[in-house]
Amino acid sequence: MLLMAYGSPTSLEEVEPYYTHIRGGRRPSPQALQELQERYRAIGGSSPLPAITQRQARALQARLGEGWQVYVGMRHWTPWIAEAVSRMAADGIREAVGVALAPQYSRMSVELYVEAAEAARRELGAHSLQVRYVRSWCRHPAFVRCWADRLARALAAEGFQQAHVLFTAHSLPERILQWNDPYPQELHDTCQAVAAACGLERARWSFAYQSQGRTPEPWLGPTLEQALQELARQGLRRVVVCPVGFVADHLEVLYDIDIEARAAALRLGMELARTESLNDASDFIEALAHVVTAAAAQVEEGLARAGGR
Ligand code: FEC
Repeated sequence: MLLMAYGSPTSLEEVEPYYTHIRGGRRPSPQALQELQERYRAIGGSSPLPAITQRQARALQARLGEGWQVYVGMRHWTPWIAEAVSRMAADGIREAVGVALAPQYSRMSVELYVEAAEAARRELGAHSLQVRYVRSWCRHPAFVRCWADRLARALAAEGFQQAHVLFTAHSLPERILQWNDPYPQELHDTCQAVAAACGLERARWSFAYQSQGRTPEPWLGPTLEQALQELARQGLRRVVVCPVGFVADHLEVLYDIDIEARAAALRLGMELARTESLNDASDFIEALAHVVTAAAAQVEEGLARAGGR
């Protein structure tokens, strides 16, 4: 299995090359770099994302058992997706399932993970390695249940029983709408399924795009801050943020929600709580295992059909 994640720098010195890679090779301005380093500093100097990804991989390996080998590849930092593909080819792997740790598909997110893996496969000339990619798993019942359980727990906390639920996911440039990109619909479907599993009426929840990029083009909104302002205007005082587009604790969760949005909520006279992240919790690993084995079963079925022809 090729498990693909975003990747993160492990020290403040690594932030500049990491940021340059995210920006497609364009170096950030000194001011933008300093601001990003400040955000990492505010969450303790580095993100827990790389360690969590490795824990997820180990747990998945243990759950999938013999016959499976889990390889980790990151999109923006080491170990790179290309390194993982190279190791798979060197180990003689012929069939694999590829999953990005981003549940909702967009050409500007999941497809770029797939492209990185496919480019590596082509460059290595690894023609005998076939990877079946799972491009979306945002509606998988086991994944939906993971979020529903965490949301139910957050809404059971004292004072939050009637709180408004604000689902969030990473924003993308508005131009994805011109391509009819499925990202907004995929997000809507995840939110609706989680809300239904928790028995939430439509008026009890809304959605915001968080962590807009620092680029001149317009990004999808409303932003998290705009959504909080609207809820405050409606007189709401307590909100639970449920970031359904992310599967781990990292900068966008620990800084953008826990520090930045919480401070914004406080200024608006509101109290903000957040659902626990999925990380390497056993129910989430179980959900991922279902996603992977279902994709593998489809490959087997296809091979059997081809063989019987
Ligand atoms: O903890 C960490 O160190 C890494 C946290 C992290 C995650 C993440 C997930 C997504 N991003 C997505 C799209 C974009 C686009 C740009 C962009 C920029 C950044 C920057 C940082 C960053 N992202 Fe990220 N993202 C994370 C971190 N992201 C840092 C650079 C500073 C900034 O703009 O805030 C804009 C690129 C450009 O400037 O040209 C686009 C999407 C996801 C969710 C799916 C996924 O996880 O792959 C989409 C985690």
